Amino acid sequence: MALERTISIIKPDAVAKNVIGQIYARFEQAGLKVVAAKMKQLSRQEAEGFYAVHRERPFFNALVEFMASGPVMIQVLEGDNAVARYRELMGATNPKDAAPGTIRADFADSIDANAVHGSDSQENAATEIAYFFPQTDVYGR
Ligand code: RTP
Ligand code: MG
Repeated sequence: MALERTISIIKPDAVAKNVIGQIYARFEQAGLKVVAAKMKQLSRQEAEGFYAVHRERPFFNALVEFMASGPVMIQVLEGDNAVARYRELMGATNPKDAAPGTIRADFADSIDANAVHGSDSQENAATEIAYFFPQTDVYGR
């Protein structure tokens, strides 16, 4: 199994609901280790830069607006197959489709306010980690 890193963002809706700890517990139960973390209020510009791959999508403006609407909690997770493992923990993008027991099934309200972000590939994970954390602030193996 490959040791990987991925980015997790606890979105403004879940931070406002005060469920950061409950979401961290799921990382721990799944064997994913937090190797970097910070709380941050994103500017619109920072949210646009982070989601640049979605620039042409119809939901881009709503997504950026939402991500800049309140503080988020950003962490790097490390573990075997971390990218896929964390996406399993998150559940489907739309909480209505998310499997029972996933983070989105339990904490998300809508496809826009859907509690968490996770990188979708190792390549994007590396880009997203570098977007928020200098190498010296990541404490993994
Ligand atoms: P994320 O990037 O946030 O981890 O979510 P994801 O991979 O499951 O979904 P993605 O396709 O990358 O979309 C990014 C975020 O945009 C919002 N979205 N809205 N209204 C819509 O049809 C729609 N589609 C996507 C969601 O908040 C999604 O998490
Ligand atoms: Mg995505």
